[in-house]
Amino acid sequence: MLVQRKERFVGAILGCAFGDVLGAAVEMQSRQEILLQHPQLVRDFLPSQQGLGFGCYTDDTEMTLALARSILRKKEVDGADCAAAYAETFTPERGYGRSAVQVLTALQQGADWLSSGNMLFADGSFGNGAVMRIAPIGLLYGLLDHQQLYQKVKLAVWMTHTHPEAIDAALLQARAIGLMLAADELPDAQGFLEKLFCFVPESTLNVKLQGLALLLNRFATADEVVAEFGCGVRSADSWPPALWAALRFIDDPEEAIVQAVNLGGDTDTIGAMTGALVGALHGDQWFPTRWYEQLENGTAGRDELIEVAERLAEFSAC
Ligand code: AR6
Ligand code: MG
Repeated sequence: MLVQRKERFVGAILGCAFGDVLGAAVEMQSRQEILLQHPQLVRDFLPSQQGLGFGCYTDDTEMTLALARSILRKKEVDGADCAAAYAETFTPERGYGRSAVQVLTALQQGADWLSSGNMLFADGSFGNGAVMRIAPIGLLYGLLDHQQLYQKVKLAVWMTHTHPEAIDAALLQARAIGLMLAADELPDAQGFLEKLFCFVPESTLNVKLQGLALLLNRFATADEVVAEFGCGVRSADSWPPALWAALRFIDDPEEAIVQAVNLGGDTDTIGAMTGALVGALHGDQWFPTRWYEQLENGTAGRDELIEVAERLAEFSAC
């Protein structure tokens, strides 16, 4: 596989956006509901449920873009600046989680980013809003050692997500993106999972990864994946299915994103997470023309996503 580094950065960021948009139109529908209406699976962008324009992305891509912008302007991961970037970029119509809306509004009004992450839930949010946006950290820092990567992830998510499950999922997704970016051939699923187990041996998510290894080993169906994990908004329920889709359809990035979205549940976020993973591996040559052309391209649209991804790649080479 000879995919250049810059193309992989673009692949990961646009992959996230493609999965996000494809999934947003069926967000929170069950797999059965989706299949009833779309027996051939959802493969094309559909009109938005949230009243957004056709091809518009949601909070997953918006926060990914905000994180990337912050890193580029500070030349490092600066927690206070990440919080400021999320608050500046926050567009409530883009379908943010309940606690996220409260936190981002408070940050806009000057709340302290070190304590904002516990506003709604005393134990912090275990929602997937941390892992969904972590691609820039994975691309830049995914192969650092555990402690160093943990610190970067924590700085990028602490203002909204302090729950260990949310942080662990973001840490593992960042590592997984780093591994995809570095791979020079299609990774073997079991070997890939083994590297993640070793990376965070104490994580509560390891039980989920073990379940995932068994499912992949016996080529389980999408229905079995839904039965095992649920695919809801919780990090532990949605990140393993996203990784399943990426590893199960590792040679076909478009199909991986389609399969991720059609699991049902938190479809946009599962799609976004799968898209970032397969994009970091396959680069930008696989983009379906229809998705590429229909992705929103006004302010902060497709062209800016590509530009930011390319600047991240340049920054990573410094
Ligand atoms: N206790 C109970 N419920 C919780 C807890 C907790 N500790 N943590 C989270 N929830 P939030 P996010 C539930 O608001 O993680 C968008 O649609 C609770 O129902 O922190 O940024 C994106 O596309 C809460 O409202 O937001 C993603 O799908 C919900 O989890 C998702 O939202 C989400 O947590 C990202 O959400
Ligand atoms: Mg979502």
